[in-house]
Amino acid sequence: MGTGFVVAILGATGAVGTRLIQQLEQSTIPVSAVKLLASERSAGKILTFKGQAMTVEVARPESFAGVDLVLASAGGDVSKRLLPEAVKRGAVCVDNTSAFRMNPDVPLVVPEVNESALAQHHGIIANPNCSTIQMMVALAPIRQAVGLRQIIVSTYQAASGAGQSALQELYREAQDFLDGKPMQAAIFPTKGEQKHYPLAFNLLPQIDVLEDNLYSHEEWKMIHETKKIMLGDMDASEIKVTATCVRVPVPISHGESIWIDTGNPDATVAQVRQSLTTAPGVVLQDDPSHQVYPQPVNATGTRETYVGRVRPDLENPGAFNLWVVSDNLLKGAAWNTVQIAQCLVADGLVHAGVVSKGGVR
Ligand code: NAP
Ligand code: 3JN
Repeated sequence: MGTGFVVAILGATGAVGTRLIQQLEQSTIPVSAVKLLASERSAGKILTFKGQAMTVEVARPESFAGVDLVLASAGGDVSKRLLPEAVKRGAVCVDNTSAFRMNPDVPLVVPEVNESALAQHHGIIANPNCSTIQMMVALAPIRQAVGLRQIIVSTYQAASGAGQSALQELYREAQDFLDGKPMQAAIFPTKGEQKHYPLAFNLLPQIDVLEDNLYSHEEWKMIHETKKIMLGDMDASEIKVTATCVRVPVPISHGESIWIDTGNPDATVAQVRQSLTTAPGVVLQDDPSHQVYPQPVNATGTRETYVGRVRPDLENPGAFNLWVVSDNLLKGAAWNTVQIAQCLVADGLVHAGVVSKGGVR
């Protein structure tokens, strides 16, 4: 008999799911068996885990029998339907979707910021939205050092945030444009919308649906997830947040232009920079004299959040501007999820069942 965690990856064939496999392979989690789950479309497809060929299975409630840990990234409806079934069967689930993020019983966790919230879990832990995660990694150390009263963020979000098929749409459009053909848009700005627009050589100030309150749902998520992570309440008012989310024709890695008011007129750029130098998960890339600043092409494929262009607001003492870049599919999704799972294991908040010899069941 061997010990280790039986891990199911729900949505294993997707843009996030394929990276969940890689991040789990590279993690410190002892894995005794893996189940790769997706829809009927991918049933029978072969993927590998640590060099071992594995067949993708259709995700059903029974798929979670004997599973200790579920890493989910198959969309909110799938999570709502299947994660309670997994919990019923004894698994702990880390969910990449927005399905449970605002549930008061579900911790919403960025390990560098609020790992302690994991202790309150009841079987499901939510991974925040990618745009929120990188903002939290950058702002939590600043808040701790000099305070934080207000955030105004504009995002520059990569195409891959909308999934594998959306990324393919960007590449097709770019090729068609260069070939002098008309671009065919069917996904952006968001699947299921009445109108679609090309993303190649364009900018779309809509991510997810536009709501009656005039904000996009992505902007709503950034506002309320920030409050839940930093203040423990999605409607808390101690930190004011507003957001504009824009899709840009970049394949991977989101950029964010962030203005903050620390509420501390004596706060200095040196203090802000110092807080970032020592912060977990942050790389300060800020050397204007040598044109050093974060860029999506350099962040892609890495787990860190890069911060640069740190500068004071010249007319508002205590306020600063910064530029933050991170791989939306890694720290924004797969790595944050696996990092949460590593914390659960290290903190004894998930338990491995005993599996029979041979591992894969
Ligand atoms: P994607 O590339 O379109 O992949 C979707 C995955 O979900 C595929 O593996 C797909 O399997 C699977 N799936 C779809 N319907 C299913 C069903 N009925 N049952 C089981 N599996 C099903 O999308 P993605 O970019 O990886 O994103 C997936 C989800 O992750 C998103 O919907 C979102 O909720 C979440 N996400 C979160 C963040 C974040 O900010 N934290 C970022 C991106 C995505 P098939 O191969 O069988 O179609
Ligand atoms: O568009 C992006 O850059 C991030 C997209 C995230 C996303 C896409 C589809 C559904 C989410 C999310 O994680 O908030 C969801 C969702 O689960 O609501």
